[in-house]
Amino acid sequence: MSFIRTEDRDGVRVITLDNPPVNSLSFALSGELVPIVEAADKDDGVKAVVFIGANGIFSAGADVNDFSTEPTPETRTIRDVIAAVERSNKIYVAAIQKNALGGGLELSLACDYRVATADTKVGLPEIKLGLLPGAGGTQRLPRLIGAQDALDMMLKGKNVKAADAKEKGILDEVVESADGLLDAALKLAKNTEKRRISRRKVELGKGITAQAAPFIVSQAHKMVPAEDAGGFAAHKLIDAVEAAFELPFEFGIAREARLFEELARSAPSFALRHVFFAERELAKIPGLGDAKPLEVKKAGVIGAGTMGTGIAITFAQAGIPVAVIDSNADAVEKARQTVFGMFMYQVQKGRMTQEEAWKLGQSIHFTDDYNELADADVVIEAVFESMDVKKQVFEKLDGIVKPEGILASNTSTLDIDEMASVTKRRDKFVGLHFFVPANIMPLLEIVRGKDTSAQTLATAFKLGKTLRKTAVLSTNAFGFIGNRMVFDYAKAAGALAEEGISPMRIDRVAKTFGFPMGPFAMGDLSGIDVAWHIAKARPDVAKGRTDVIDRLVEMKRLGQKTMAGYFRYDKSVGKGREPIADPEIEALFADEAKKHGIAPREVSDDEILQRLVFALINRGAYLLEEGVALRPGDIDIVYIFGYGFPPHHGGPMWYADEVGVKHVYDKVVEFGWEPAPLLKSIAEKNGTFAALKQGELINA
Ligand code: T1G
Repeated sequence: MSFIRTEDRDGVRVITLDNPPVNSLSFALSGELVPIVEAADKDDGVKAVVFIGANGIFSAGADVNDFSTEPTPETRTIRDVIAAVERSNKIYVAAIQKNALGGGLELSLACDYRVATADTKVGLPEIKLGLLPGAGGTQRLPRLIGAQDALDMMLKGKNVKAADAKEKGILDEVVESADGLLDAALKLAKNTEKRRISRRKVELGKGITAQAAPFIVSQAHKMVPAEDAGGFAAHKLIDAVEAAFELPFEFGIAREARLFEELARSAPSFALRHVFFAERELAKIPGLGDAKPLEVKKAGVIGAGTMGTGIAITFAQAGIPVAVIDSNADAVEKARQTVFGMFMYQVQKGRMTQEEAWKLGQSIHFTDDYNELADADVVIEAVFESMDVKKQVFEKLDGIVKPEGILASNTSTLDIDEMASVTKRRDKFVGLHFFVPANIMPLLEIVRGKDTSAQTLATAFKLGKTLRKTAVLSTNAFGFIGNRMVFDYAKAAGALAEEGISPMRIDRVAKTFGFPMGPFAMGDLSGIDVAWHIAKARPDVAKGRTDVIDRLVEMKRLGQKTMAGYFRYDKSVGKGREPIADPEIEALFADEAKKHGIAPREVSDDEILQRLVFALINRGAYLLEEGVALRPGDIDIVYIFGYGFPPHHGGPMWYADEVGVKHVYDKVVEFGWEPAPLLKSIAEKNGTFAALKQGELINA
């Protein structure tokens, strides 16, 4: 299969990259491209070369799949293509459309000129894969835009819009649309001035003396997380940029290549590449086939509380007009203020103009008239977490919303099928579980009821993408995926506290592992009363948990919202959000432990971490064999995007493979927990979760 096409246009060789869907620069494509570049160089009839992409994109960069294969001496990579360009004396132009990312941008940086369409985004996002730009980016970008801007762009891995890229000097020209792209590139190809970046001195940035440069770049090491706390790739990326200052170009390229290889073989990078692909697997649902999603042109939200308002803002920001229904005038007023405040904040941050904010605000319409939802394509209820209340809402909606309209519940723990049962459209009923704040948190659990149709599911996933959410499928089981796992995680934390380990120490161990906050701080944030309600509703799930939560609720210590929960909070400390250890709570745990005959014991940090994380893994294994979660990678995505599991550990199920499923199983047995049969069977085979094929598990 050929990945490259060439065409000569008046002495200019136009080389088209064609590797759908994103023209990834695979080993195979590079192998084909190197001799083509070398042939152009030797051809006296060729005055210049233009690189352009097919499939509506320039290139998404090197093929991420290739990093897990060991190249042979014959393998050609994007580095070899760039080296061939570097050796050539012709003029090279990159004609960029939509994206030039990673190796795609690095290929264009080896050219003399770069022109792009206005909708283009360029970037070096390798850090998100636990890598660094390994095809000259760490050496060329600092020479093009100064080390400070280059470091900022590479360490954040953020894509840059065409206009900003031109402003920075990355692009020479921006054209309105793809129609004029090739002509603009052919014009630039007529230039005779060679502008190879590799021959330039590195500048730090505008007006900062070169002498200060190496020192300032070395300070960057202090601005990134420690190597074992997710900063592994960042420090090596900074080392590569330091080499740009201290070594001749070719030596810097060699240094970059070594650092890249170290990262490509590192556990954090394997984990992050797993996350990259697991996220793109989510919407591949067996049995969905070619179900055609409905177009969502209008939405409705029932309930103008925190969740309802956040969901409404999410729709507005995705360009979908939304009607918010609430009979409580105060709630509506509060919601209006929240929406107004939200959009004004975006204006203050320069993320949108006043007029854009006004238009967005207008696309959210508050009313108490259900009839306004008659033509809604999807209506989401976000009312009080009571089955009776929700059933009343859905009975009413069923009689008003057009027959093809989808009804959804934002419930976090209640039974989707029971709600659907009061409607005549069980096939069009689905759970859409957003995470608070709904307009910020990326995770969305799409809950499939027993009668939910393939079309409804396909519509839900398309809607998730439109809302820019990371949507994961769950079947209709208590707590779905994330919350079901967090109950076990919280229970494990409580058990440790009853053995005399302070909540502050338990939280510190979790944060050292990479969680943004520990289990007790998280409990205080989400509210002790929330956990209490759930424990009361589902004693089977809460089984084994002692009465500490009951005692806290009696003491009206509900968490951050009452300035006291597992920890105390003080407005003068961290704006009232900084957990402060409270001996009264440690005494409470000791008291409960005594009542239940639990003796205090010495526990290592390792065991604390194992009991927290292995509780997640064991529950995840149950969810897989029960068919609640579709794939191990889905569980990883839920826990990374919804609960802050450190992505450089790949998610709970990936982490189990990293530490060894047998080791996890042995520890689960040692802790006296009931091991999931799937965990046991994988352990006995010395297998991995990653090796599970969908067919082995899925009750599709
Ligand atoms: N390699 C392999 N497959 C890729 C890929 C890549 N770089 N990028 C995308 N895909 C696949 C993806 O798995 C999915 O496959 C399909 O393309 C559509 O992707 C040497 C070392 C370009 C903005 O990190 O940011 O260059 O599910 O769903 O939403 O220094 O893809 O269809 O089978 O995301 O329209 C650096 C990663 C690589 C860019 C398009 N580059 N890609 O978004 O589609 S490392 C990146 C993206 C590198 C050099 C280094 C996005 C996109 P499938 P999608 P999208």
